[in-house]
Amino acid sequence: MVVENSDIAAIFDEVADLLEISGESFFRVRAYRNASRVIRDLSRSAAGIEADPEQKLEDLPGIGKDLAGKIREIVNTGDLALRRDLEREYPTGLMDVMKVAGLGPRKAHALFLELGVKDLESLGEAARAGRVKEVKGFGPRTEANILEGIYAVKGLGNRMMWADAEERVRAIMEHMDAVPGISAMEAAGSYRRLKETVGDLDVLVVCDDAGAASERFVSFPGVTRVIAKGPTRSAVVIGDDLQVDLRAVAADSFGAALQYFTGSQAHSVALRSMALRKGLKLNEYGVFRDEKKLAGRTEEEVYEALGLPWIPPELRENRGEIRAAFEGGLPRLVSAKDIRGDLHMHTDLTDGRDSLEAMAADARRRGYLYAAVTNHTKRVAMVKGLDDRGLLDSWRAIDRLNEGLDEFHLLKGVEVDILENGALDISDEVLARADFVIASVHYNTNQTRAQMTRRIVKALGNPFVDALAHPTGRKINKRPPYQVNMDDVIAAAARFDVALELNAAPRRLDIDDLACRSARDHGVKVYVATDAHSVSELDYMRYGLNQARRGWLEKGDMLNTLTYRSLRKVLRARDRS
Ligand code: DGT
Ligand code: CA
Ligand code: CA
Ligand code: ZN
Repeated sequence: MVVENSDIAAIFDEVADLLEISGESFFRVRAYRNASRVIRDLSRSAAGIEADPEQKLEDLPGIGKDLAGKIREIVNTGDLALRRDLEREYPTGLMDVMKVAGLGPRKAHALFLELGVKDLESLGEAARAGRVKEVKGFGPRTEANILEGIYAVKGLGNRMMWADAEERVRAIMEHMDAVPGISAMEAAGSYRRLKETVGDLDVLVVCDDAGAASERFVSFPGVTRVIAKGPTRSAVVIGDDLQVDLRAVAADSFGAALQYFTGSQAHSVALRSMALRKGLKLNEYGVFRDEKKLAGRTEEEVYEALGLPWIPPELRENRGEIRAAFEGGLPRLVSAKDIRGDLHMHTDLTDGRDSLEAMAADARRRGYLYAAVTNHTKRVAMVKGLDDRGLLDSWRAIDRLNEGLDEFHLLKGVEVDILENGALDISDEVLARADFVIASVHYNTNQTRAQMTRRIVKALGNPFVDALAHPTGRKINKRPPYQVNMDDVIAAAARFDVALELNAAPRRLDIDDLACRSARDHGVKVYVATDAHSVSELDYMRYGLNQARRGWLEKGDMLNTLTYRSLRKVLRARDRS
C-alpha cells in the first residue's frame, strides 16, 4: 500500500474540520490545516521521507513530534485513529453544513445537537420546516438564508478552469475600457499566478474617479448578482457562479496591493516574516521602516526593498521561490519563444477533425520547426484507431508530405494504447519504425493503484516508447486522475529515459505543476503538447506553458524546445541504448 501526499493532506483537512466542529482550540485546528498544506506541497512523498534514514518528517516546516507521528500512522496504516474517532462522534456531512454562509462550526454543532442535522439534506429539511429559527442563537434571517447557502456550498469545489477565467477577464477589461482616468488595471490572485483553476477573480484598479469605475464594473453585462458596490471595493457574481472583486487602490500603493492580492497567501506570509526580520513592515500599502514608506508603486520596487529580485507570480506558492530569489537562483522559466514544435496531435484519419495537410500547414505557420502526428491505435476502436498496417500507411503519407518541405518536418508518430497488463496494441516491429512513440492509457482506468502503476511502468520499459502521454488521465472538474503512484512513474521515466507529457488541453493540464517540478528534479524531460484534434486546438500550447512555468521548468528541462536536429539526435540515441 502506498499512501500519497494528497491522501495524507485530505485526512488532515478532514480532521481539522471535525476538530473545529467539536469546539477544539483554534491553534490545534490550525496546526492540522498547516500540516495539510505542507504535505500537499512537498515535492517528494512523505512515505519516501519516512522510509529514508537520511531524512526526518520532523524537519518539515510546522511538523512537530505529534504531527510527524500522525503522518507515520497514516503512511503505515493508511488511516488515522483520530479521524475514525471523530467520525464516530460527528457525521462527516457536518463539514458541509459548517461551510454554509452564516453557520460555521459552532452553529453546525448546535444544529446537530438540537435538531439532529447531519448533512446538507437534513439541514434543508429543518430550514424548510421552520425548525432552525426555534433553536437558541438562530433567527428567521439565518433560516431564510440557509437554502441559498446550501446551493452555494454544493456549487463549491467546481473551480473555474483558467482558460475560462481568462475569457471572463478579457471581457471585463474590455468593458472597463470605457471608464476615463484608469491608469492601471490588473487581475491578481490565483488567476495571475496561472493556477490551473481559479476560485474567484481579484481585480485591482487605479482610477481618478473610483466611483465611476465601480459603477461601470457592476454594469458588466454578465453580472447576475451585485454583492457589494462602493468606491474602494465592489463585488459581483458573473454567470452562474464566478465571483469577481474589484478593488480601487492608490497609484503609489498599486505594486504593494498587486503583490498582496496576487498571493499566494503562503508566499505573502513568508515574505512578511522575512520583512519583519529585516525590521520592515510589508502590507497592501507598501514596505515601511517605522513610519517611512520605502516602496509601493511597483511590485519590482516592493521586492527590491526586501532585498529580492521580482518573483514571477506563477512561482509564488512558497515552494522555495523566496530562497531561490534570495540566492539568485530563480529558474529562467520556459516561454512561448522557446517552443520549437508540437509533439501530440491527431488528424481526420482517426478522431481529429482536420487533415494531415491542414495540421502540418498550421503547425508550420506557427513558426514551429516540427510536429509529431500521433494518431490513436486499434484498441481505441471508437475512433477507428490504426492497426500495424494502417499506421505504416499513415507514415508513408507523412514521408510524401515531408519531401515537399524543407525548414519544417513532420515526425512519424503514434499514440499507442497501453493495455491492462502494460503491453502495447502495436507490434514492436512497427513501433521501431516510428520517429516518436507516445503511450497512454484509455480503457479500464479504474484499476487499483498498484495495478495501474505496474501497467504504466511496464509500458515505459518498452524500448520503443519515447514518452508517456496525459500521464494521470485527469480532466478538471470531470474525471479524477487514475489511481497511480507518480513517484514510481517518474522514477521509471528516469530509469528508461522516457519523457513525460504536459498535455496542454485546458481541461487536462496533465501532468500538473508539482509533477513537473518532480520530473525536473529527477532529470526527466517534459514536453508540452496540445493533443490537438483540430487546427484551432493547436492554440492550447500556451495553457500548457502556463503550467510548465508553475512547475519551474526551464528551456533545458524540455524536449520540444530542442531544434529538429537535436531532437532527432536525442531520439536516435534512445533507440540505440
Ligand atoms: P482562489 O481565488 O481560491 O483561486 O485563490 P486566490 O489565491 O486568488 O485567493 P483569494 O481570492 O482568496 O485571495 C487573493 C489573494 O489575496 C490571496 O492569494 C492572498 C490575498 N489574501 C486574501 N485574503 C487574505 C487574508 O486573509 N490574508 C492574507 N495574508 N492574504 C489574503
Ligand atoms: Ca482569487
Ligand atoms: Ca478573492
Ligand atoms: Zn491524443
